[in-house]
Amino acid sequence: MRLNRRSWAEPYKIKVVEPLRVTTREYRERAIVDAGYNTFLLRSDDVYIDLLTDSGTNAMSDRQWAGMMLGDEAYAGSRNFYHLEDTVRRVYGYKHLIPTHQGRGAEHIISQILIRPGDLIPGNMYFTTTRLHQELAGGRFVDVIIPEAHDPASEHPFKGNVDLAKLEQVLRGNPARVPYVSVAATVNMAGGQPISLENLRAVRQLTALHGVRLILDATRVAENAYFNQQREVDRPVAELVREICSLTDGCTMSAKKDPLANIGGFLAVNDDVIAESARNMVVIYEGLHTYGGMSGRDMEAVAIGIDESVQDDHMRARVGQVQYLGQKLRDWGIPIVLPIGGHGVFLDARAFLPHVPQELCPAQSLAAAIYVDSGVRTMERGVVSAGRDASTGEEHMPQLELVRLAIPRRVYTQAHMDVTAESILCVYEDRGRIGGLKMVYEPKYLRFFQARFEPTVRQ
Ligand code: P71
Repeated sequence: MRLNRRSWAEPYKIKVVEPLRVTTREYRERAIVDAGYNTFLLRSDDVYIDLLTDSGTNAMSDRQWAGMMLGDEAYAGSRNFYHLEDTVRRVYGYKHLIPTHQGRGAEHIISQILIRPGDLIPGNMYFTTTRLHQELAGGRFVDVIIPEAHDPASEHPFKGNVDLAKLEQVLRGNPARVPYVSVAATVNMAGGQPISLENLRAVRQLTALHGVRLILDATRVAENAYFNQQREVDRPVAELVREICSLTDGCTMSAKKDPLANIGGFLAVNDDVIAESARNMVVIYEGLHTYGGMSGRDMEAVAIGIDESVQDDHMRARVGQVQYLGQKLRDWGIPIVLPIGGHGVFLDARAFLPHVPQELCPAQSLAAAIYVDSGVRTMERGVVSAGRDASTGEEHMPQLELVRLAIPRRVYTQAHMDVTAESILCVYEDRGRIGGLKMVYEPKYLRFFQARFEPTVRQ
């Protein structure tokens, strides 16, 4: 036997293709200047391989597309809402479903309902939209993730874990000022890192002791469950998803990630009173409580996608592709966040560009350089994303200064991963020529989406 390991392949074949446009380097040099060195401001037609995000960029299955034809576009009581409600109850286990247009719609509603001015919301690292909605409701986010999460080189298998001592300190020191603890599975800004079941159980015990609710950011909970399966307890992903959710009182969900849809989201809770308030709020900001900003066909696609997302073979291929890209870069000695995450590979821009100080936005500059090299689009996740302190206006200086290569689900092939890896290697070999950027336009909220930059020295 010459093989000691047999390969596996994606558990699907391709039925529809979308042509990609290849541009020249000169064209891309122009395009990135026009985009103010911000990959969010590029036209997607000018992008070759789009690793900006795994959000809403998934390829739907034939079943999801067929389901869209069954969209019931009634204003009230659409049958697709009831299908989605049944699915959410069965797969995640929460009692009440409040649909929203996407994840941040759910974050807005839960933040406005539970947070009072001056409250603290501990969480396992910030996420941009989550923290902003907490702040807009008058709250303040407190980071209680384990310190390893802030170190790109640490190979802790569960870098999404909560530092229990830190959490206990916040809970003890601020009685009645913590409306809930927010736990993300996986942790996006840490590099797609999972929380262990063991840690989540301990967080549950601690919050219960203090009478504090636990709200899950379930956006990538199936990817988290896959890591739990691989690293902690060998049980089916679907079972582990259900168990994670059972340890919490409710969740916010962006259906644009795990659930394999292009748009959608929801808030799900067990508490009848919170559900009633949320159903009342959703009609102000999102739409009626049986659609929340989604069309009937969107809700159908989400319902079907949720079931597909918790299949073991799907998750093995999904996370397996991310690991494939990450391992290639790692083997070439390119600095990435370890362990390799669930939804993307994160370049450590500090180590990649040690000559560019954080004030000059190394990750932003690296993302621009990668685009110019190959047309691969990535996203900055560093000082620009971190923004400013809501009360002092000072810039946050996060320890993690990263460029994310997020992999859309079921969209690209192994050859696309090879082309991407080779582009990163070329940029790495030429890294001495990459300089810094200064921000010349800064929007007030979520500045990274629309900020514009100029090079500090001629490149
Ligand atoms: C991602 C996104 C989309 C995004 C959002 C903000 C800045 C850049 C890109 C969205 C998430 C997420 C988590 C853990 C809530 C949301 C909001 N991620 N929680 O990674 O990752 O969901 O986009 O549906 O409103 O590219 P929403």
